[in-house]
Amino acid sequence: MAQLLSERHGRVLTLTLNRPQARNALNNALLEQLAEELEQAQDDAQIGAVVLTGAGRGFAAGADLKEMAQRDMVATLNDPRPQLWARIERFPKPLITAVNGYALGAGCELALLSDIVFAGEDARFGLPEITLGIMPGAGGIQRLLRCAGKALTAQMVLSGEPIDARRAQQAGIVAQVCHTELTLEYAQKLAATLACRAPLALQAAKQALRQGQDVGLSQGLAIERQLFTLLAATEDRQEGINAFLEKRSPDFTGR
Ligand code: CO8
Repeated sequence: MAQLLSERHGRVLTLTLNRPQARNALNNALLEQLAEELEQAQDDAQIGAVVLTGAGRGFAAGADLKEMAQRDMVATLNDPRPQLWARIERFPKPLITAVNGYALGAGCELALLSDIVFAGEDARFGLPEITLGIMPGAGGIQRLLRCAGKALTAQMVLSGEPIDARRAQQAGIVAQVCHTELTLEYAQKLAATLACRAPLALQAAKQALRQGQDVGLSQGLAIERQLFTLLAATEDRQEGINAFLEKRSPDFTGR
């Protein structure tokens, strides 16, 4: 059985973590497949946005603890996962996660790495690593700090206790809370909307969002201004403005 399912509808690619018997725990092979699928989607002009979800009742229960249990210090030093996470993070098109049930540890970190999180009412976000005698290592602390602030991040990281979907929405982790059975459908609808936008503008906006999190305000403003200016050279900018003035839908080409 494939560990990662991939399904295409129009310009939206849906990827499903498919290890429900292990609560979609992220082993290295699954992370590798995810990175590969995203790299292929990056090169495919027919794909405008990707939705990532989990099979069964949950999103992902974190790193695969059976795999991690076999790893000693030397293996951890040579851990391929930082490279795999970096490849996933480099995906330049919109990445939406549709989270039902548990998003724990690396599962939560994967949601935090995505651009937009839609959560079912039953979703639970947590960084339980501390309960295992370890700590988050795939960006969970840093990304959570930047979106939820120190108070909640410290609570979650130090206690290991999860929070529910509403709390995650208040904290800025989740964009929209949905009826559980509709989470994926709503995420796919949003993805379809984004996938119709001008690709270069989407990419630039995503870059500004990403880089803006790493820098101070004045540098962030400079990055935003520079990307905005670059878009002035695109045909799609002309097309978008012309379409508005001519009262028709734009026909973006990605140039
Ligand atoms: N890894 C491997 N197997 C798992 C995992 C996991 N993370 N989670 C669940 N499973 C397996 C169980 O072992 C069990 O297998 P089996 O049937 O063979 O015994 C099966 O899935 C079902 O599990 P449960 O019976 O526990 O299912 P429940 O529905 O009762 O509970 C939970 C679901 C709440 C998700 C529960 O399974 C759980 O708490 N799982 C562990 C969560 C956790 O601690 N996650 C953190 C992992 S550490 C981490 O993510 C660090 C990332 C660092 C990345 C660094 C990159 C550089």
